[in-house]
Amino acid sequence: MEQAGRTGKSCSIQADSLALQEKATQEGLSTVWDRFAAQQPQCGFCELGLSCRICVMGPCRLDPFGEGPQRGVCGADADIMVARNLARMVAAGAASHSDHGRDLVETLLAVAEGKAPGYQLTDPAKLDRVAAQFGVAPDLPVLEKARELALAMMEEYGIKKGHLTFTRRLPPARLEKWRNLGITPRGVDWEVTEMLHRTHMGVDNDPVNLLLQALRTALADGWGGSMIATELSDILFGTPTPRASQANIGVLKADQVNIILHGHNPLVSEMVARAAQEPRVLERARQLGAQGLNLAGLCCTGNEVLMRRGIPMAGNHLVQELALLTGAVEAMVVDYQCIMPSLGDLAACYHTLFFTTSPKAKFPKATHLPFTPETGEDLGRRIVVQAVENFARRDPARVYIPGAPVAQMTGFSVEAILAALGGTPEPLLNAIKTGQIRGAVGVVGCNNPRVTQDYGHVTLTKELIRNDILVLDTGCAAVAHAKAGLKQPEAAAQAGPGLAAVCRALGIPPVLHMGSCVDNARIIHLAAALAQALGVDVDQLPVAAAAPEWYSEKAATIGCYAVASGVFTVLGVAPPVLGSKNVTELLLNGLTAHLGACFAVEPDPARAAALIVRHIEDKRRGLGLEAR
Ligand code: BF8
Repeated sequence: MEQAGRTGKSCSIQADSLALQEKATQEGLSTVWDRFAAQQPQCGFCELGLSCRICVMGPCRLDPFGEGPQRGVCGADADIMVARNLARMVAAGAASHSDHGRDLVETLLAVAEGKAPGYQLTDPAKLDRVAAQFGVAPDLPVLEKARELALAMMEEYGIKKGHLTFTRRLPPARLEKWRNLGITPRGVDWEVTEMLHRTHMGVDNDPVNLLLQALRTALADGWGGSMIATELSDILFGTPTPRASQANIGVLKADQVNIILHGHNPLVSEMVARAAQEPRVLERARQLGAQGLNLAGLCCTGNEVLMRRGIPMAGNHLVQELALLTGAVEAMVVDYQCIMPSLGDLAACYHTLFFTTSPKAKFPKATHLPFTPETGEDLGRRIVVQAVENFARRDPARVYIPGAPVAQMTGFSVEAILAALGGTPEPLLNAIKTGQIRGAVGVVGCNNPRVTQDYGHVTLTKELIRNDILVLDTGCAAVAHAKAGLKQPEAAAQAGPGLAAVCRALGIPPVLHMGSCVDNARIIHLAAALAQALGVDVDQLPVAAAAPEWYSEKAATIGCYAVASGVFTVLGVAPPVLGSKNVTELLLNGLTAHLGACFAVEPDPARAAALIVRHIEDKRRGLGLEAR
C-alpha cells in the first residue's frame, strides 16, 4: 500500500490537494501532513493498544515482546487493556453521533411547540411514517404528532423504555442473535454510560464481556442515535432525492463570496443556505464587487446540504485546511466533529472569518455565535451578512483555486433508491439474483494522513464496480469518489457489464451517495429491508462494508455496529488492538460464529477488494445463487 509521505506528491492522489499543499509549503504554513510528519515515530505501545491512561496509578504500558511489564499497575493484562481502550473509542463514537441526533430531537420538539422560527416539517409524509413506527396516534394534528415523536425519541436515549424502536426494522433472526449474546441495545445514553462505567478501573475485567458491551453500545448508535439523526434531518429538511452537483476545491468561485459549511449537523447550515438566498444579501454582495454568493460544503455537514440542496462539495477531511489556503473563503462555518483545531490559525493568515456555532465545540481564534433552535434562523442571517461584508477584505493577489469542478450525482436516500426502482426492492433483488449485480458494498469513512488521501477509497471502489458490485457511500469516502468522477452516470463505463447495464437503464452512477456518516444508518436500513424482502438474516446477504482510510472514534463505532448487524467489514487502517492476540482473534474470526460477520484488516485496497469479492461470491453460494 502506498503510504502517505510528509508533503508533496504522496500526500494525496488529488491534484487540488497537492497544489494547495504546495502553496502551504511556499507560504510557510503547516497542515495536517506536516504535523503528522513531526509526530514520527508515533508511539508503538499506543498503536498496539498496549498503553493505558485511564487512571492515575498509571500511565502504564505493556511490553509486546514479553520482556518488560506484562501488567499495568492495577493488574490489567494486554487483553484487558486493549479491550478497555477499544471499548472507550466505541463509546466516544456512539456518544458523538447520538448527541448530534439529540440536537435534532430537541429542535423537532421546539418546532412542534412553535419555538423554532424558520424551521419547519419539510417532509410531513416521512413524519407520518416514522411517528407510526413509534406508536404515535395517526390522527393527531401534525405539530402534535411531531411533539409526540420528539418525546418518544427522547425515551430512546433514556433507561425507561428498554429497547430501541428502529431495531424492529431488522429481521427477527438478527434480534435473536443479539438476545443470545446479550447485546440488544436498551437505550442510547444507557449503553454509552454503562460502557464508560465498565471501563473504569476495577469494574469489568473480562475482555469478551467488555467487547460485547462495546458492540451493544455501537448498536445503540447505528439503530439509535445515528438513525434518529438521519430520520429527523429528513423530516425537518427534506428526504434527499437524486440531483446533480459538483465536487473538489474548484467549486469555490474566485469572483463570488464563498461560504464553507463544515462539520456534521445540518441545523445551522440549512439556515445559512436559506439566508444566502435573500435578495438583499445578494444585492449587497454585488455592491461590494462580487458576482454572487457561493456556498460549498466540507465533510459531513457538506454531505447533508449536498444530499438535500445540491450544494457542491469542496472536499473531505484532509481538505479542510487546504480550503482556507485558497484565500477565497470569506467565512467557514462549523458545528462539530472532525474540525481541526488548527483552522483558527490558518483563517487568521487570510481574511477568512471562522465561525463556531455549537456551545459544545469552541475553537481557538474563532468567532463564536451559539446556535439554539430559537435563534437558528437569525444566526444563519448574521453569518451570511458578515461573510458578505468580509468580501471587501479579500486580497485577490492571494487567491488560488486549483482545478475545475467534477460533476457528481447525489441524493440516494433509501426512499429515493426504492422510488428509482419503482417503489419496491424487487428489481434490485432480481438484479442480484440473476447476477447482473453481484452484491453491494458500503464504502465509508474518513481520510487519515497515514494513507495517501483518497487512494484507498478510489482504488477499492474502482475494483468493486469493475466486478459488478454496487457501491453505496457516505462521509469522506463519498467525497473521494465524487472527485474521482465515480458518481456520474458516465462512470458506468468503468463498471462490469452487468452493473453497467443496470446503471444505464436507470440513469444512475455505479456509486450511490447515501449521505453523511450518521447516514450509514440508511445503508444498514437498506440492508435490513433487503434481508426482510428475501426472508433471510442480514449476514446471509451478498453485502459488505469497508472503511479504507478511517481515523475517528465514530468510524470505529460504525464498524462495530455494521459487524453486529451482520455485515462483514474491511478496515484499511488497523485499529489499536494488535497488542492482544485474543481481542484481535475475536474481532477477525470469533464474532462470526455468533453474528455471522467479523472484521478484516487489509491496508492494500486491491487485496481488500479481492477479499470482498470472495465474500460476496460465498454469500451468493449460500443463498443458492449463481456464483463465480
Ligand atoms: O463523520 S468520514 S473524517 S467527516 S468521521 Fe469525519 Fe470520518 Fe469524514 Fe463525517 Ni465520518
